[in-house]
Order: sequence, then C-alpha cells, then structure tokens
Amino acid sequence: EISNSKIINIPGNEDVRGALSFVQKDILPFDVKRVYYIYNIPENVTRGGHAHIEQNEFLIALKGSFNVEICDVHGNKKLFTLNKPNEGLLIPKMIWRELTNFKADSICLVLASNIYIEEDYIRDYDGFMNFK
Ligand code: T46
Repeated sequence: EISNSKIINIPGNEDVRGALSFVQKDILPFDVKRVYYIYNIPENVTRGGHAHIEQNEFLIALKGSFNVEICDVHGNKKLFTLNKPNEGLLIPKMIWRELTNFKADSICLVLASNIYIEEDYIRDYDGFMNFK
C-alpha cells in the first residue's frame, strides 16, 4: 500500500566528534536480509524502474541527494527527495519506484527484506499496472 510508504527518522548521536546514526529492527517493519548500495551514479540517469512482488525496502541517501517517485497499481503517486543520512524512505512491496535527479557523488544505501531474487521484480510498467 502506498499509504504505508513514509519517511522514517533514524535515531542517532551527534557531538563535537561528528554524527552517528543507527538503524535497528525497532524502526523497520521488516527484518533486513540484504544490504546494497548504489554509487558512482552519473547525473541525469534514472535507476529503479520496477516493483517488487514481496520485497520491502528502506532507502537512505547516505550522501548527496536524489528523488524517489513511487506509484501503486491504482496509479497513486508520491514524490520524495532523500538528502539526509538520518532519515530513510520505507517502500513496501508492490510499489513502482524510480530514482532520479542524483546530485554528484550521491550514495544510496538500501536495506532489503530479502536476498536478491530476480523473479521478485516486475520490470515492465504495464505488467505492473495489470498485475494480478
Ligand atoms: C531497487 C533500487 C532502489 C544483483 O545481482 N544483486 C542485488 O542485490 C541487486 C540489487 C542487483 N543485482 C544485479 C541485478 C542487475 O543485473 O545488479 C544489476 C543492477 O540492478 P538494477 O538494474 O536492478 O539496479 P537499480 O538501481 O535499477 O535497482 C536497485 C534494486 O535492484 C532495486 O531492488 O529497489 O535499486
């Protein structure tokens, strides 16, 4: 459900030595089975462009800034800008996502509810809108 997508603040600590943020299970509605990250991203590219059948994800802009546009099977859309390492975007399963407008040197960290399974991807938008 797109209504379950939201920005979650990541708790942490900041003092004269800098900042530390921690994601532990109490702030996420799923157990993390995989961590991956996207970096060296050229400007003007779009990443994502798919939905997941079962997987839930939590995206964090560890560095830089980018937009995440999400859409459900009913065509409801939401646009988020991620640009703080102490917050993340929860994207539930069955939500189309596109990542755009990457600032130079951005890093996107993703915590995922499952290991990589290509069969969990819906990479065709019309197939997503008609998914039964
Ligand atoms: C998502 C967005 C935010 C793997 O082999 N293992 C992995 O864990 C991942 C994530 C990808 N791959 C392979 C699959 C492709 O051959 O790496 C290649 C690039 O993946 P993809 O084109 O799916 O990358 P993005 O940035 O478009 O999408 C990724 C995630 O796949 C996706 O789940 O939500 O980041």
